[in-house]
Amino acid sequence: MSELISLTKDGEVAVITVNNPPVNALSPGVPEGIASAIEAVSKDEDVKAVVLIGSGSTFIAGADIKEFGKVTGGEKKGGSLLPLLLAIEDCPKPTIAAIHGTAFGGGLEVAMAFHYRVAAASAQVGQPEVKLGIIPGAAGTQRLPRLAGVEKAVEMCAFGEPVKAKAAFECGIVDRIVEGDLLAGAVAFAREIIASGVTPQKSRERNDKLGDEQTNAPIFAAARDQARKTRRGQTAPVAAIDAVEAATKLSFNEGCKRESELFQQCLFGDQSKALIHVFFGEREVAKIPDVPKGTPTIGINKAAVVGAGTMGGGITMNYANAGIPVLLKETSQEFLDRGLATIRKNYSNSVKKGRFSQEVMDHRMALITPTLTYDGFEEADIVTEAVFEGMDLKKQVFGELDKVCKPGAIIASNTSTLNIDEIASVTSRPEFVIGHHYFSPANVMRLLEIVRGKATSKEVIATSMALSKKLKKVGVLVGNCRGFVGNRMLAPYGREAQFLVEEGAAPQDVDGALYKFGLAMGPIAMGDLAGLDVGWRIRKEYKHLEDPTVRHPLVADRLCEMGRFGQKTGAGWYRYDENRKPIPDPEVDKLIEQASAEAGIERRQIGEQEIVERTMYALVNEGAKILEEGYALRAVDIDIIYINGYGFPAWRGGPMWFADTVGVKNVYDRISEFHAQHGKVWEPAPLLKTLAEQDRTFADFDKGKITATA
Ligand code: 3H9
Repeated sequence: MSELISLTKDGEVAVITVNNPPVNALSPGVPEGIASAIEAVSKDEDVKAVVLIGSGSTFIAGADIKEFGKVTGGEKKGGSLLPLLLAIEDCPKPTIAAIHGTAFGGGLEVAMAFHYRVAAASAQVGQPEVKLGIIPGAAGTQRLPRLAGVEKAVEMCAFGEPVKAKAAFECGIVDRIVEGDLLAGAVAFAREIIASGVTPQKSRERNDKLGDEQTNAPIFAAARDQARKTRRGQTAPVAAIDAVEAATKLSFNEGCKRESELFQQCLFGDQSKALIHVFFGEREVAKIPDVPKGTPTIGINKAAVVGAGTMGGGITMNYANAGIPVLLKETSQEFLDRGLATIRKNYSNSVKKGRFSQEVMDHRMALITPTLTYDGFEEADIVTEAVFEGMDLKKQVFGELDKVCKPGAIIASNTSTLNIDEIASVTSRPEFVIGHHYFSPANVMRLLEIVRGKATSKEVIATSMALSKKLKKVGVLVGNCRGFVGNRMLAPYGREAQFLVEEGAAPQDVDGALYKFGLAMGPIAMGDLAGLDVGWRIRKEYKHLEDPTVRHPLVADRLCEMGRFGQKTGAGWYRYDENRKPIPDPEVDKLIEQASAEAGIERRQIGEQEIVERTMYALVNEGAKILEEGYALRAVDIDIIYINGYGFPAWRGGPMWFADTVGVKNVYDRISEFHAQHGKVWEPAPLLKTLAEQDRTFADFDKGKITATA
């Protein structure tokens, strides 16, 4: 029929195949092709039933997301898929969608317009649109409650999590699970339907699962409550709940109209643009210009971790979770026991919460071999060092590893700030040394900053990027500057948070404003969580590099001198109760006031807007410098780092995207004001100035529409 859609026959069963790699998205031509194939088979007297299947690794994975930007950017008009789906559903012959891989978004909506759905056991179905800041736009919110019931439809449409084939069968989305060859199973199913002579029921005409006001009200109330808590600040989940609610109160056609209005509102909103930027960004970061696809990689079959502290333990869990046997080394039995006990406790909590079974936990624990020596390290394909942050100690450990590791093994450091080249210099194989900077808790946070040293080989980089995927992380390649990308930006961000406190804002004001902005946690509370002693140790390490002519925060060091390291000591910027709830502490207020007075800082009322601008623009300004200096490949890499490692709200697109939405010129002007008021630390990044002058964005920079000036 066309390159995208082919039509063949297996006896009296017509088979329509979608062929739009890589994920059979509903790009222009695909829905039209399916509809005209349906029209053709409707007229073909030899055909008694129709099967739709996807070629390659998946059924239709949804609308073509690239098209959304064209519509919101005014490049093309958005069309509705609904008329086509109604025409498909009105086919006079039984229609069967055969699902493998993922029937997501518009893919599931197409499948639900078919009379029956059969699925491979490994298939998944879902309405993940909310993750893109939109809602289903082709009757998903109207058909799903009719097939699966209101509760399941709300869960799937508002929270976007996929459902495996077995569960989809149990709730009525799928009519049969096919073991073995899917197409053969689907054709056999079609023949059964033909033989039975039943007239298929259209999903849009089913009302038996829609419930009534009394049963539905608590479902919607609970979902709205959950959305408020777990999708804080996001508009799409609430819109999705509204749309499913419309299905229970309006006719199918009226419900579709309501869905369409809500879909349009979401699509043209800032959040969907930001989340679509994030979707493509997460895939873009895997692309490294000088390490192309196909670069040879090292097989990672055995791993080792040095250091069983918080980070080492989390990293060890990552390997075990991915099924990779891992040695875990400590210097004393006490530390080793403590580290293992924490790992066991973390796994037990997951079992208690039903995330996986006891059997899975036992298997993962069995993959971890605790040790006090380097015995067995000679077999490891990768060793990750996670000892305390200090150059001398790191060098000592790398010197030891150089002696015990086999040739060709990767030696990665989990340093969060130290110079990878200096660490590598003590080894005879700097090309195999790389930074693998995990974020605490390392078994939970998705980010892995992969730090390229000057000698790191392309093979080691390619292996690290592939490994990040295997460990279910988002790997982002960064350059070797102090603090790399994430923590380098964190320094001015944390600095401004502390300056604001010294100038008159309470710690809870600063944290409150940024929490409201959408961050998972404000910077002051984050410092307490991470441990104030970490930064203290780093500041001492780099004391010699400090510029004495610029202002430095005063309070954090004093808190550390008092033994207030944060949550771990029960007190830092805040006091903590047994539930780790932060409680403002008058003792700290006094300390801050004293520090302000000693430095001659006049305290004043500071509003939320200034808090957000000072902290966010500090991130943006440093991000622009990093970009210009080439330590991040693209602005979107910085965004992905902040969203996955620092609790930045994805629906704001990351700090650089946020700057684009505010307007780079507006950001630059405000930074220039801060520069005039607060001096040197606010010197605007030259790239920011260039973009502002040329009325460009960071997205333009990524597209190569502008090059840095420096
Ligand atoms: C929707 O359907 C709205 C409806 O209600 C209709 C309204 C009218 N479009 O992730 P991968 C690209 S909204 C365009 O690495 P995996 C992706 O960028 C949509 N491109 O593979 C990448 O390109 P590249 C609802 C897409 O195997 C390549 O395909 N659907 C799309 O790890 C491979 O992707 C979704 O939200 C797309 N829909 O995972 C599903 N999907 O190689 C979104 C992928 O150049 N997609 N690409 O970097 C996914 O969740 C995953 O891609 C999937 C495969 C699980 C399918």
